[in-house]
Amino acid sequence: MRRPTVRADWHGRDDAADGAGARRWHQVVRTCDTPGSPVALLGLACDAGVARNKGRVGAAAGPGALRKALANVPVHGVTRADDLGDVTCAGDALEEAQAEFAGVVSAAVAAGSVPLGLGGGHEIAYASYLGLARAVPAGDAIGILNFDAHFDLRAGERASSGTPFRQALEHAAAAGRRAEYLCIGVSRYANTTALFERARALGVRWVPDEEARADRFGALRDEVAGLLSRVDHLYLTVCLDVFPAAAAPGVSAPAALGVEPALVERLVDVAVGSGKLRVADVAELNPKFDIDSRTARLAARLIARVAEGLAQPGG
Ligand SMILES: [Mn+2]
Repeated sequence: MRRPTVRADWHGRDDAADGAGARRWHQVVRTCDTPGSPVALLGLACDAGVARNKGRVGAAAGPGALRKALANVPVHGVTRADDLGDVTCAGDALEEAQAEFAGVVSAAVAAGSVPLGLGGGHEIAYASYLGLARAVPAGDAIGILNFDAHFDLRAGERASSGTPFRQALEHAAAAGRRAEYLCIGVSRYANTTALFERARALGVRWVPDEEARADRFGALRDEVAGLLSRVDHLYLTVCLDVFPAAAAPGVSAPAALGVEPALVERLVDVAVGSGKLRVADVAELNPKFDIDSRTARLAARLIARVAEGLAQPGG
């Protein structure tokens, strides 16, 4: 397995005067090659997927911005976390970067750690899926829970940030593996009729953005719980363009409507609390278009929340 090449430097505010309970993320992260903590951060510094998908590039700087935002977030219950560094994509070498990322994810899952991927474009999703698929028995069913304004089920010969879930479902079908894909937050105004038809043909379940509202929490929780009941392992991915543009301006394609962060968090909690979460990632952070690090802070909060949930008994 090739090691991720880029190592992050963690530093931040130190409130030692407030006592042992004053720790922040930069004080619990250990930069290392071999995962040995309950969670392991792993970046995919890659612009190639968004570039191929004709989007606004800049997500290669996402993992760095996310770590910077996370460094000063107070830790609650998380006593240690690994940082395995970044897998970088050289130019257009998307498939190579995905293969390398998948290798690290796979090793982390096999070691009993939950890799937390930091994107990078949503091409991170195919790499995360591949890593998980390699680490678990072929007979086990994998569920993919994606919070996203887009299906990312595009056709086309070349992989991009718009194709990962089609690739994952095709990979599962070719391997004879049961896999299910649930996408929450899909916008009718950001996906063509052809993509909705492909989603139907592939047996994908989805919740449109207009139905992803807090007053429907019960139905949404049931949808997530239904997926969890049918699979052995869960891969959770949050595309930051699922959020309203004001909450997440730092993405390639900001959402006109979007799903409220508080609702996504409550549903993420359901997924994390299931005991089936094996891999999670946050995708599409593009610091170039961020305002006051809003998007990076939201991404960091999600990563912190997932790690906290996993640190709970039964999480
Ligand atoms: Mn996406």
